[in-house]
Amino acid sequence: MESNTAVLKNEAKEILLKNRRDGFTVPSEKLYPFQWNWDSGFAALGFKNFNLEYAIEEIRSMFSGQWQNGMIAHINFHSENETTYFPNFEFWDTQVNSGASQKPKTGGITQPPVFGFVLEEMAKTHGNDPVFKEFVSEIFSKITHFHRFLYTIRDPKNEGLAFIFHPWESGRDNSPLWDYAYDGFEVKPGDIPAYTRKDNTQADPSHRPLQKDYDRFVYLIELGKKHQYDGIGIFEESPFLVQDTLFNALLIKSNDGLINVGKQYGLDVAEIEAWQQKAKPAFENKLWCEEIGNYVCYDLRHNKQIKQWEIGGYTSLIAGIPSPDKAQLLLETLLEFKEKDLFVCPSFHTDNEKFDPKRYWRGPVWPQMNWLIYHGLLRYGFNEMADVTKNDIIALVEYYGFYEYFNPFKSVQSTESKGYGGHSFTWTAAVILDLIENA
Ligand code: 2M8
Repeated sequence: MESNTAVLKNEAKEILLKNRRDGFTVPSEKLYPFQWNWDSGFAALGFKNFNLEYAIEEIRSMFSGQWQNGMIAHINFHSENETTYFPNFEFWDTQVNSGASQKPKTGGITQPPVFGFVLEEMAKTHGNDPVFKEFVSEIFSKITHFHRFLYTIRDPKNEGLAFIFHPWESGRDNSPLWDYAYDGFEVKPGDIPAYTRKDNTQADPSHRPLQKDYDRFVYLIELGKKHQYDGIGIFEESPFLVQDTLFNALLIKSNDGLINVGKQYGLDVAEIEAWQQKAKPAFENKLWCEEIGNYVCYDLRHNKQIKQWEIGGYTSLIAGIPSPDKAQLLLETLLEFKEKDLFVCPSFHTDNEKFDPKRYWRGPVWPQMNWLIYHGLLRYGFNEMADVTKNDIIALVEYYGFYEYFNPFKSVQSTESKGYGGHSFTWTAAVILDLIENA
C-alpha cells in the first residue's frame, strides 16, 4: 500500500498537470481560469520538483505579458474566450497605456513579486543544468526590470518601499486591513460602471468578499484606467495607497534571490544591491510596530501605520529582516495559536472582532502562506515551529483535500468535510509537493 505522503505527492502532481494549459497553469479551473502572477511563481516551484521544462515555461509565459514599463500584471488573459471570470481583459482596457502587453492581454495592476526567489529555489536543484543556465540569461534582466518598475513608479519618493493601490495587488485581497486603509471610503451610486460579479457563482458567496468591497475594487480599476495604470495621478489620488508588508518582504526576498543567482552566473547585480541597501532599513524603520509586536502595513494616504496583527508581517522572516529578538516576538503569537488548538497560521488574529474563519483572507489558513512562514522560521532556527507550520498544512490538505484555503479551528473537523474556495488548487498542490519533496 502507498504511504499517505506518496498519495499526496501523486495527487499534487496530477493537479498541477491537470491545471496546466498551453505553457501556463490556471490557479483553479473555473474560479480562476487564467494565469495569475504570484500563483504562477508557486506553480513553477511545484513543477521544478519533477519537470524543469514546465517550471521554465510557466515563468516564461508569465513574462510574455510584461509591460514596457517593467510591470508584470496580476493576470495574463491567455484565453480571450473564457467567460467565468470578472473583470476580464475588456473591462481592464489596458490599451490606455501604450506600453501595455498586446498579447497576452493583461490586467492593469500587479501582485507580490515572487520570481526572484523562485528562480533561486530552482537554482538549488538545477543550478548546473545547462537548460537552467540558459533560462537565467533570458529571464534575469526581465525580473530585474519588474523590480525597477516597483522601485520607481511605485516608489515616487524613493523610500525603498513600493506602494500598492489596489487590495488585489497585496495578494490578500479581502483582508480586514484594507477596511482600515479605506478609512470609510465608500463608492457612491454613479461612481462606477455597471458590472456583474462571477466569483459568487463559482464559490460559496458567504466565503467571498461583500458587494461593497467589489464596488471599491471596481472603483480602483477605473482610477487606474484614468491614469494609464502607471501615472503619478494614482499616487496623488487613490483612496487606497499602502506600503504592504508581504509585498515588500517578498520584493526584498526576491532581490536576494536575484543577487545570489546573478553572482552564481557572473551577472551584474549592483543595481539590485543598491535597492536592497535602501529597502531593508526602510522596511525595518517604517513597518515595525512595537505595540503589535510585528511588522504592519503603512497607510500612505492617511500617513499612519495600520496597527493590526496580520499574517503579512510573518513574511519578514523569510526576507531575513527582523533581529533575533523581534523574530522571537513573532514566534510567540504562533505558539499561542498552537496552544489554543488552532492550525497555524490564521491570516488574521483570532481575537480581533473582524476575524472570520471562513471568509476569504479574513482568517482562514492559506497553503502558500504556510510555505513562506515555514521557510522564514527555518531561517531563524525555529525548527520546531517550522515543523508545526509544515505539518499543519499537510494535515489540512490530507483531511479536507487540495482546497484554496482552510478553517483554522481544529474543532470544526467533526462537522465540516471540505475546505473553502476553489478545489484542486494549483498553489496548494505546488507547495504540498515542494514541502514533501524537500523535507
Ligand atoms: C485571489 O484574487 C483574485 C483577484 O486577483 C480574485 O479574488 O478574483 C487572491 O487570493 C490572490 O492572491 C490570488 O492570486 C488569486 C488567484 O489564486 O485569487
